[in-house]
Amino acid sequence: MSTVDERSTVEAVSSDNAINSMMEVAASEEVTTVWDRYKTQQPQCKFGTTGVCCRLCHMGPCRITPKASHGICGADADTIVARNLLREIAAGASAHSDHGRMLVKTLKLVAEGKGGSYKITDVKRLHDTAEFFGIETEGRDDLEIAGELANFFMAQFAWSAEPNATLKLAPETRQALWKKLEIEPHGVDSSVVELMHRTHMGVDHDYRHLIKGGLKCSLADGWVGSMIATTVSDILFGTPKPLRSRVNLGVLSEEKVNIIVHGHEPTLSDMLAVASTDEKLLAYAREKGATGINIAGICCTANEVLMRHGMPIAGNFLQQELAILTGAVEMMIVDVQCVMPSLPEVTKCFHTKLISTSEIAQTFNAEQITFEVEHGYQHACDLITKAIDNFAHRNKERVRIPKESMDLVAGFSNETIYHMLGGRFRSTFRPLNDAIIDGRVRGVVGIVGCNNPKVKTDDAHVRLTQELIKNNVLVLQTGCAAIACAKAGLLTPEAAMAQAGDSLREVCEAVGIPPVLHMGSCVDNSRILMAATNVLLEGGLGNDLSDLPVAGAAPEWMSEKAIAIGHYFVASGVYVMLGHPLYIEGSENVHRMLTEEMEGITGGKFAVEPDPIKAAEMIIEHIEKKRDALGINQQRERKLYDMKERRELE
Ligand code: NFS
Ligand code: SF4
Repeated sequence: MSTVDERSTVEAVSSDNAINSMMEVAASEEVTTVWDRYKTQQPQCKFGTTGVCCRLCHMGPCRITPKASHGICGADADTIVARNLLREIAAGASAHSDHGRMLVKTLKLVAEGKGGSYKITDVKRLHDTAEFFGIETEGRDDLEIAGELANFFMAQFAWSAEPNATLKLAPETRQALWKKLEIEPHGVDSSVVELMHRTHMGVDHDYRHLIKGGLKCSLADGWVGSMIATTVSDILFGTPKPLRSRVNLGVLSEEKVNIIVHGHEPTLSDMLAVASTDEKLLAYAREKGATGINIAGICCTANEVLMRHGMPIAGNFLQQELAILTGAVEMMIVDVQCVMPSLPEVTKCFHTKLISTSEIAQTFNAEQITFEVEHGYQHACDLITKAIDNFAHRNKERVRIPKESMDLVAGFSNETIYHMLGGRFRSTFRPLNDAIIDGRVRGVVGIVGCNNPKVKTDDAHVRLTQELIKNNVLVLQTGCAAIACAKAGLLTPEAAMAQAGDSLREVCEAVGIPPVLHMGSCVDNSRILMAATNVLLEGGLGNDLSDLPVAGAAPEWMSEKAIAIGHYFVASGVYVMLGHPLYIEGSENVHRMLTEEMEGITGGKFAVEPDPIKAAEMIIEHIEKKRDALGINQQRERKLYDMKERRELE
């Protein structure tokens, strides 16, 4: 543990002052945070960061060095690096997809009448989805349709002779390419198992073949598991619509009972959001001296309850420890993913109760209350009651809530964007396509992913976003990236409009969308895939996703999920900018394949650039290259030339 003195000299770890000020509180409380532990891990192992450490069998572990070019079994750097990468993709795809499966289970229980207080909230989304997949809806009961859809989705996890049905949501040209490349997944679970098998000692050794296998599994993540997670969440909890809320640690209240929901699955948190308005519970809170119940989120759970209930967000990934350090949190409820095992160390210094709720995730020194769908509402009420009871234990003298909080607008599903662009008469993406074609909007970029203490927190997200909108690029966001930009005010339409380039601003004003659109949690990157698909299908911008002037970026990523996401975007033909490299630098061949050759295979590729301004330049260069190839830049130049000619004639 570093001393207070050491820490008081550290430079700002974030561009967000709420974080920096809480770092001082951490120092004075002598609580270790992720940034302290990051320091004690320096220097980080080169074999690990370059991907050349293999421990896939017990002849090893082996590592590639100038002296040892091969592992004991004979695997070279290319094989080792590629195998390690594939296992990361498998883990990332598993996380998103298991989350998706949890939702399908809930849908199934609802259909069987065993779903407790859960219900079908968006009937239209249920019907549209069922119809798309050929499930009969005419004259049928909603629950019957839901039951068949749940079974249909559940079947997408196991192996089947047919490629996954949800791939049909992609443009036909893409589907054909995946077929040609033999990277169509035939089931989510089977794709993950296949990667584990292929990377077992002594199986698949050709790095090119391995990487293609990785793309296949990543498609099972993006176009299957995540797509199902988003769709079923919309059906159960409602398809998001634009709404206002607030973000950052300043949303925590001095007077109310603060409950933080942290993790990923929206099931329990959605019920908590509902229960927090229960009159009986509110009365109980008042009885205990609080003025109300404040549910705020951290990480992607935050995005889920924000998008559907307008619940405030306390912060993103690297703020989870800091939220507890405010001394104002009665309870933190966690489920799966991105939950730091350090949390009990922090909660034990305060009155905060840490509750772990997932059957598959337990934290030592946290109270385990395993959540069951059937009793969702009761669970939520019990948890809130417990939190209210804990309010009395808050030590007012130790409460230090940073003042920072910011307005935001979120809730941009494709369904909503369609509606907003199309106005009252016909839902359509046409106005956006026209704006891209005539150059007022240069392109569209999805900025997604985590925070990472390797990077000045939030800074790369914010600066990359600012630079892109300044250059008339529309930005779509999810996850911790969206929270970072929200904290910086970029999700308030007014502030973003002021920072956007002239032509982007005009378009946004005309159609009534802000220049930075918050599309949800990390599984909702599936919404970004569908937004790109919708733009392509609207017409005038080529025949395939890889023709579009679009890109993806994860400037501060850290998790295996982000790796899976990056790969499914690349497999979908998208240029993906990372803020720091994958663990592949130990193999020139793997590096070259992912950052150069891939463009000739899927039409997408990875690029790496830590400086957000340079990254923006590279992204814009890519967008302009695509625009040139589409011929839409010439069109514009010719028009300008014509005007000049006309003037000369006059
Ligand atoms: Ni996605 Fe990263 Fe976690 Fe969400 Fe945040 S850290 S990969 S954005 S909360 S999953
Ligand atoms: Fe070493 Fe090969 Fe075993 Fe890896 S699989 S640990 S390289 S012997």
